[in-house]
Amino acid sequence: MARKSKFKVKLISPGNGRYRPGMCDNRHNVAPLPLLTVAALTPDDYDVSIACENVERIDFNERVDLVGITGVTATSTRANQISEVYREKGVKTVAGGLYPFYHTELAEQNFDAVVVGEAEHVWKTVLEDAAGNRLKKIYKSNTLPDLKNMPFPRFDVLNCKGKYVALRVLETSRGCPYRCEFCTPTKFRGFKFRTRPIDEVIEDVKRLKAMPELGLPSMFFIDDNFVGNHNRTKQLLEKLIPLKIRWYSQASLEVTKDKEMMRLLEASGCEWLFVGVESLSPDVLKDTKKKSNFALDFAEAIRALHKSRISVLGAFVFGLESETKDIYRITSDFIDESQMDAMQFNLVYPYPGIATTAKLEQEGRVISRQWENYLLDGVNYIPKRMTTDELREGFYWLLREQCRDEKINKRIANMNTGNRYSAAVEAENWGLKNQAHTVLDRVPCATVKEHYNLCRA
Ligand code: B12
Ligand code: SF4
Repeated sequence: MARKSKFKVKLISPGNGRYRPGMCDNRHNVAPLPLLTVAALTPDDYDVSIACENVERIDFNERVDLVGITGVTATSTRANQISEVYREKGVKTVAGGLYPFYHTELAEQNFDAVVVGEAEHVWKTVLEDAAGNRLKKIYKSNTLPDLKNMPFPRFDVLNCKGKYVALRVLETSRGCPYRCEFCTPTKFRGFKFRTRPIDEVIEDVKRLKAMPELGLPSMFFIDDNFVGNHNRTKQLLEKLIPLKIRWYSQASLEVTKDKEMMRLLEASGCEWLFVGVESLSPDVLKDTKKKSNFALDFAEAIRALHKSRISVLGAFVFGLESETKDIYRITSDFIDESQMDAMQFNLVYPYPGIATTAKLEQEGRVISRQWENYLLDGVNYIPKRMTTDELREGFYWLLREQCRDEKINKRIANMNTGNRYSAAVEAENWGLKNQAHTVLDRVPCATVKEHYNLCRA
């Protein structure tokens, strides 16, 4: 008698759709941990696979029983297109991630089912309902997962491993204790900072370290704020030291005031930190309640990180309320003087559901809800003290200024005051150049492979 084949679930991470699929529309390619996590939550009696459009083309002809698509605002349009193709073939689709959380109605229109919020408490039910042909429209848990006993991400089902710059990805916590008004992950995380048990993180780090097929050794702790609880982070760092790994993460800059933490970060192998500088205007920081940056001397904070041999990848957002067009020149000078190692530039994107957008909406200043333009040079609102042209032109000027080859080469040469191992920071530099090239010259970015090679040139 023929054996009944397993119910086939395909998980997809869409590209942005503004560029050709398979091209790099990100600063650097990071393995899709949302899908590796959902795959790990999938019981063994299902057959699960992953396709990530940033590095591969989707095979729409493969026979599948259910398609799960992750998404953020900027990828929601592409997520809908992919869902439509499968629905036309009679395959049911499920949306997950920030997209259906912040745009639930849109997702409901475009998908057979929608997971609102984190998947841990509902994914098994979704699968059972899909297999039993009784899918509901919305799946939402009333409680947040406590992050104990999390399954190890399913790296084994990831294709094209060589095309990622960052493959060894892991969470140690979710959420952040702060409440900056423009931040979307914190609301998604229920405004709660949750941590995984330290011993479980250490076990996963050991396992991740022992996977040669994952290429580059550095690990990326993908937390919203790795230093959300200083005492707990210090305990974790103490236990990382004997493992002799190299790693990077995202952290609030106030960490630089904690000398013991800085010592432990260095001793445990921290290569670089992604930090939200956001704006060099103190008024903006107050307006947006960016408390973690209040009373911080940014130049001193960057010096402290460099002293601990940690590279700094600084994120900026332009066009917040009290900023004038001078902010671009001020920021460029600051980057040069502080010798920041890499940058990420963003404009204000009025994501639905956050306080910044509520204010803009009250004043009738949101001008576009074309979600695929909520990245790069997409101007979707009217700024207060600049015109929309000044906002866009200043952004172009800054990109041109900071993406000149001599500046990028200098940043890479100086990187991390001695440590030259972090391919990811180099990738971020070249990624910024890719971004500039894409935005300024209106061409697709370099292929991921070219990008990957550039990182280790
Ligand atoms: C790592 C990261 C990246 C990486 C990798 C992304 C990837 N391939 O997955 C890189 C650097 C490449 C990246 C790129 C981008 N990112 Co990003 N990224 C993140 C970050 C820091 C962590 C995401 C993560 O892995 N979390 C861990 C996983 C386990 O948690 P999770 O995603 O919430 O997944 C859970 C649930 O959401 C749910 N779920 C998720 N997907 C699915 C799918 C299904 C089917 C189901 C059932 C459930 C489900 O289940 C999971 C388990 O509970 C987040 C911040 C954040 N906190 O979300 C920003 C974030 C998601 N990124 C953001 C943005 C804007 C982008 C870009 C558009 C940036 C750009 N200008 O190019 C691109 C888009 C790329 C793309 N194609 O998706 C924004 C999204 C804002 C918004 N509201 O839309 C965030 C929130 C950052 C921020 N502070 O603003 N990003
Ligand atoms: S510190 Fe960063 S992660 Fe925390 S709320 Fe502010 S922007 Fe969000």
